[in-house]
Amino acid sequence: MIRTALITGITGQDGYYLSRLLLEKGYRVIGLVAPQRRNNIVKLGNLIEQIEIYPVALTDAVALLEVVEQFRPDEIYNLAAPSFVPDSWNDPLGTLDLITGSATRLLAAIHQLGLTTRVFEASSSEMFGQVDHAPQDENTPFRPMNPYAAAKLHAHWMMVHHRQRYGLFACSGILYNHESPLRLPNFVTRKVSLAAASIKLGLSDRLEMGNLQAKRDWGYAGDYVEAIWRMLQTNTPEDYVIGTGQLHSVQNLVETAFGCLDLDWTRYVSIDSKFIRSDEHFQLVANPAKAKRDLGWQPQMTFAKLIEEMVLTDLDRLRSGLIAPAVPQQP
Ligand code: G4F
Repeated sequence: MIRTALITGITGQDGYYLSRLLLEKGYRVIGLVAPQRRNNIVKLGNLIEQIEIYPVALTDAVALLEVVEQFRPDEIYNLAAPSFVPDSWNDPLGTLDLITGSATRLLAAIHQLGLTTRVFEASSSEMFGQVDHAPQDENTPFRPMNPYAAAKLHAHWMMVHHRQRYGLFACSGILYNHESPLRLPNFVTRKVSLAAASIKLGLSDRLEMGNLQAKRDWGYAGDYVEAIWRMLQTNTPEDYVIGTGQLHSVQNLVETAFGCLDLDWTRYVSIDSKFIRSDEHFQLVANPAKAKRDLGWQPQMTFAKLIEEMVLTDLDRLRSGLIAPAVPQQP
């Protein structure tokens, strides 16, 4: 029996890796894209012919209900979200509607149609916010510090409430930062990998950064989608913290990336206050013991290998003219 999975945010980094995993496992994959971003399906590369793509706005409850009714998926993975945290301050209400509203509309569709669809919500470590201890696990209190995190937390509680009240198989993965060569260049790992590769090829001569002492728990997106899939294969729906359990500073990231190319980062990197965030906490690091114990999940990629892969991929892309070199950005 072929299982059907519906993925929102299919053209994002996680959408790509999850689609690839599910196709390998023999799933029929239905992907939803925002109608105004339908051109982004080129990002799916060679997977595109195996995925059925539908332009559906996640703000449109009727369209969502119709697509869920049409396909009656065995599993729904809700990955769509505006994910660059600082942007959420520009449009807090829009962020809330896109993140919380979409999750709620999906849950309502499943409930209204009386389906047994299993649903995954991409929650975020940002929900922990101003933590008073590290590492964090599934029992750590949430203290969100920005509209993105507050919206994610609201969506997270929607999953919990629909699970408890209606018995839906709804789970959240509280995902820490996860990266890959498909990360967009406004996120710090890709900003650094692209800059290092551009400098190596003589296409750029500087990199302006925010706080080099900021720390994150960075993992590999390909590992995280494996955890996400396993969450929907268990006997009981539960939430899981997914991260590596290891903190690295932004400076460590820069040193690692430039080191891959034998570049002395101190010659190129300067601090620009416009990239410094006043509202963040630097001890967001996972205790993924529950995922390891219950899902048998273990991240496979090391931090150094991940950054090296990102840098070398950007070097290849630049050499073959597939992408433009790094240019100074707005925060
Ligand atoms: O790469 P970032 O922009 O990711 P951030 O804000 O941690 O959020 C990512 O991970 C979350 C947790 O999984 C997700 F919920 C969210 O959607 C997203 O995927 O920044 C990482 C760190 C921050 O501490 C930031 O202040 O890098 C620091 N940083 C220092 N200089 C910089 C820069 N970040 C960016 N983007 N650019 C800089 O120049």
